[in-house]
Amino acid sequence: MLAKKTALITGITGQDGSYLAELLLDEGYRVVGMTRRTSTEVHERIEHLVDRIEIVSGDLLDQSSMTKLIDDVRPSEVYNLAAQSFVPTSWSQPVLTGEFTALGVTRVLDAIRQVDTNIKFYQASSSEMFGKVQETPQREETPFYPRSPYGVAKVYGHWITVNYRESYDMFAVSGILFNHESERRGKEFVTRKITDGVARIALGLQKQLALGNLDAKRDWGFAGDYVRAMWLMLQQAGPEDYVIATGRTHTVREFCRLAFAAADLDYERYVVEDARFMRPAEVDLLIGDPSKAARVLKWVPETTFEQLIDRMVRADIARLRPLASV
Ligand code: NAP
Ligand code: F7E
Repeated sequence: MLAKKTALITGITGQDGSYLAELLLDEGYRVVGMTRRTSTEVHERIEHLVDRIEIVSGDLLDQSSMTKLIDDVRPSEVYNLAAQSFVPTSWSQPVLTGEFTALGVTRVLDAIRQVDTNIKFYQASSSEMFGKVQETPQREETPFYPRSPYGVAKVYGHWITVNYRESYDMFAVSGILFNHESERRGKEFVTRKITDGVARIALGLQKQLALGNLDAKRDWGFAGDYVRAMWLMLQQAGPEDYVIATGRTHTVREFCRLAFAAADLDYERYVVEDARFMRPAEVDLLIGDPSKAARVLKWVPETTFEQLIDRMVRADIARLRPLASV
């Protein structure tokens, strides 16, 4: 019998970490998740997996904890999903964002270099690197022009991954993922903020929904589809970078219209624009070209924009319904 492969996931408590852990367990992996120490343990997204995964302690800010952890766990694959991932926070905490989201990548890569350069590495790169887009649709070769400290930090993470691949002959890949969402998305991100707001308004728990720029366009997919692309990238013969996207774009306004309509509501009656949610520099338009992923990885997104909205609205209504009846 073949020995089980071991995967180490940083950021396992996040949206993507939870879906990736499910996928890797289904694929027969031993799954080890790294979490940082906190005084209250909030592992909501992985509660249903705790009996099947191992949790180890480590922090992207601490080199020695990363090196010791990789040495102890001896994974065959490392998925580096941990980051300060909320774009507005990157303006209020730019240095911390750089420490986690940029230098954190070097710490993981260097830990691997010190322990065993045969360990495969996945870096969670982002369409935010394209920022003020230099080409449409955006593909692997499109030049980067980040528009936030988060985007700048991700560009660093991308290039240090390429550099370790070229310097040390490591199997290190960067997945340039466009926005992907789900009912497990943090409530500060626009899609979940909208579906949570729709549910509260439909159940009489809230009267209005305050949002920022309704004209921004994003290429939104379903997180459950996107984690499969991460795994596929590490199963290839050689390390390469890939754009993962749906190839379609929609405005925040369209997302609102469909999400409110899913609860038989008209968004124009409830959504108000609020300057507090505007950004100092906006990314106006993102649309990815996933043709390389389709050709090489045989990856195509399975969930449509409409299906994504529908499942998110339904999940939020089901979650909040008990509050409406008290
Ligand atoms: P998320 O829900 O915000 O999860 C982030 C994870 O990082 C959490 O598990 C968090 O742990 C962990 N983390 C943060 N700082 C850490 C530190 N110093 N040490 C250890 N762990 C730390 O993000 P996501 O949506 O799942 O995204 C996963 C990754 O993909 C991120 O790197 C993100 O930037 C990137 N990405 C996301 C998208 C998207 O649309 N979702 C698109 C492109 C790229 P706590 O629970 O302790 O906070
Ligand atoms: O904003 C606009 C906002 O915060 C999307 C992260 O996962 O994806 C995510 O970054 C758009 C922006 O995601 C509100 O101005 C309007 O144009 O949901 P978001 P993001 O900034 O695109 C990328 C790929 C990542 O890598 C990141 O980690 O929506 N918008 N009104 C608003 N956004 C928020 N959050 N809140 C509003 O009220």
